[in-house]
Amino acid sequence: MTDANLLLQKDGALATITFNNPKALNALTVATFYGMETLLDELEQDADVRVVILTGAGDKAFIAGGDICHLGTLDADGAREFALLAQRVIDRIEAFPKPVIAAINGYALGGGCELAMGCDVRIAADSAKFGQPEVKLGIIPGFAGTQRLARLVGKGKAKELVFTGEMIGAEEACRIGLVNRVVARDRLLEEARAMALKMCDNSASAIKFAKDAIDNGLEMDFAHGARYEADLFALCFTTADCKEGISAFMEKRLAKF
Ligand code: DAK
Repeated sequence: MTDANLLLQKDGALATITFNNPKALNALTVATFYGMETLLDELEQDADVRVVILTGAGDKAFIAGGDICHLGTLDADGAREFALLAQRVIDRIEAFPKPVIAAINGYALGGGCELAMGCDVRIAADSAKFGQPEVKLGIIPGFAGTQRLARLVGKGKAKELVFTGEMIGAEEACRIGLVNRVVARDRLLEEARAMALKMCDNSASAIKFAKDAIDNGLEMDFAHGARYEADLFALCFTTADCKEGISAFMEKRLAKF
């Protein structure tokens, strides 16, 4: 199932997915999540694509949350089903074997903030705003936001954001570690692409293993995480990229990955 509200643009090694329903501030529907799964399947298979950028259409929003219009129709079973679908897709983004950069062009609220937190790197426009306003609707974050937010910014700050439901600006989001960097709105995509291209210069297999080590190792205790890292480090030595990278250094030339 695809969704008309998702746009895919490929430009060499970079693929950009745009959430494109600006009239509803790019709110996420069931169809959007299924559409994302279809696009991620395609981009995972496409060997030319090395980095994925996610952004929102229009000037106001990255994603202003899950589609609130659907909320009123839900019973508890439907709510759990939707939350599990959203979690599955955001987990897929997090475990995607290529880097995923969120270029946050405006509101990243509720499910929008949760989706951004599943990305590897978050670059925010200076006009972006972040928040988990679910308690204002009588619900809690359901797309694993309570888990990712606390891991990213710490338990106390996560509780403050979730319990007050208040928005914070991009600079504060950066200060607390919710976003990596803040840039001028009109330079957002340029900066995201520039970072993506730096990643493209490096070994895709090494980045895939590094992502795996950081994400999965962080869920283990230190000793097991370090052991897991050693296993992935060993796997690097089975790759052509490792041979090329080391040969290039010895031959005083740039590696071609
Ligand atoms: N869902 C649906 N429509 C939304 C929306 C959303 N999350 N956010 C904004 N819109 C729509 C508005 O209703 C409005 O539509 P029209 O009235 O023009 O038809 C249009 O986008 C423009 O919004 P505003 O007129 O409100 O624009 P403002 O600049 O005045 O305000 C705002 C911007 C971001 C402060 C405001 O729109 C706002 O507070 N939005 C809601 C933020 C929020 O609470 N997000 C959701 C958190 S809860 C599920 C479905 C959904 C969810 C979970 C499960 N199932 C189906 C199971 C939701 C989870 C969440 O994310």
